[in-house]
Amino acid sequence: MADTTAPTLVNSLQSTAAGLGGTADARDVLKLVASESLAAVAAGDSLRLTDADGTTAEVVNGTSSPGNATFALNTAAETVAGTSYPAGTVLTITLAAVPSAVNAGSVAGLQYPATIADQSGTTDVAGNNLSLASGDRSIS
Ligand SMILES: [Ca+2]
Ligand SMILES: [Ca+2]
Repeated sequence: MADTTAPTLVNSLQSTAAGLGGTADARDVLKLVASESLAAVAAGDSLRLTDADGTTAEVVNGTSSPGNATFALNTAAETVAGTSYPAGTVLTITLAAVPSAVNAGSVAGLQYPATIADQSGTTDVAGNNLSLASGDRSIS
């Protein structure tokens, strides 16, 4: 039977805070745990994030413009916040630069907690897009 169920996020958090502690910038590391195995990452996969003051910014997988981060899927079981998750379900995003602002907001920069508002390119192995209609969309 074909898998038509969209993956959701069961946990989203910041695992490493680099640079400014409350602001998204280079070398911050984010972990997004999916409800099922995800398909391989690709250059251009992106997340659109918002914060409380109205900043909207994009994190894009890739080392050349518009890329500003590295996305990686775990290849073995990985423990996040005390729970072990199987291979292919933990997406680690390491920021290489300040996320690209789409809308500046009233306070410059993307502050935590940031909410995942939209995404492109992240699917399960059957190609169902990651759903942000439910699940843990808040990164703090
Ligand atoms: Ca930071
Ligand atoms: Ca802001």
